[in-house]
Amino acid sequence: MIGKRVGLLVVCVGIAVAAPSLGRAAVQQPLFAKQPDALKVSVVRTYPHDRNAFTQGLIWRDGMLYESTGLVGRSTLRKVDLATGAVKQQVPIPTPYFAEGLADVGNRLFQLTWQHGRVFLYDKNTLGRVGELAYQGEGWGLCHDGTSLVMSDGSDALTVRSASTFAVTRTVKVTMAGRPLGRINELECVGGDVYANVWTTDTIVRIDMKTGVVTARVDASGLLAPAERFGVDVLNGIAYDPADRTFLITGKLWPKLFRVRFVR
Ligand SMILES: [Ca+2]
Repeated sequence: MIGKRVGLLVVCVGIAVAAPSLGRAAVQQPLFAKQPDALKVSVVRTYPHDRNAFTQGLIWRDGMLYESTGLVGRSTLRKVDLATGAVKQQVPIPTPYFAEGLADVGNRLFQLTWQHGRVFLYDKNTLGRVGELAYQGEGWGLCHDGTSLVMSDGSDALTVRSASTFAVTRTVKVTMAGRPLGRINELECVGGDVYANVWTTDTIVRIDMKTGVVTARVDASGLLAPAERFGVDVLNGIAYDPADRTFLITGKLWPKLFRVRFVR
């Protein structure tokens, strides 16, 4: 065993010494081509979810579920009772806006408006509108890592933004197994990672925000029974509960919301 370790060390040192002559691409290839961990979902509990909610943003804070729903003329911001799925309070988002991602910064809620470049700000307690900020391009998912906001726009790029001005401070390109990963949708910030729904799929990925590398790929297929899939849209909506380190996930127009763990 000791011999093998020493041998491996010699090989590693040899690569490190030889690396400069191989060029940057040759050195980085093995790192970026690494496959993400393959995870699946283990359901802890199932809750009802409003079948009319075209879920675009989901967060769980202090015992309350906050949800942003989309579609023009049907968009809302709402507080939802997790156990019953009952809408406790709701704010309609007027035409022509199509509400998207949702995040909280202290006592404020930030809600994106897909192609309209506006972020609506609300008081988290009353859901009263308290302001507005702007962005360029499309707004899809949003989360707050405790310092900055992270926004997706449907591409492989995540923008890190000021929580006060919404200005871009950094752009992170997301890659999985060495290739760009696009269609990144709803987000959830957990520590230094961002968990993301990948639009039109049952896949959730864990992104290391230092590098943009997808370190885990979660197969979340099979949550709804075939009979429950009638009339529903895609998986979307991910929130984190730090109390027991579980995730709350649902989909657009899904009849159910699931508390899950991501497991091997
Ligand atoms: Ca979220």
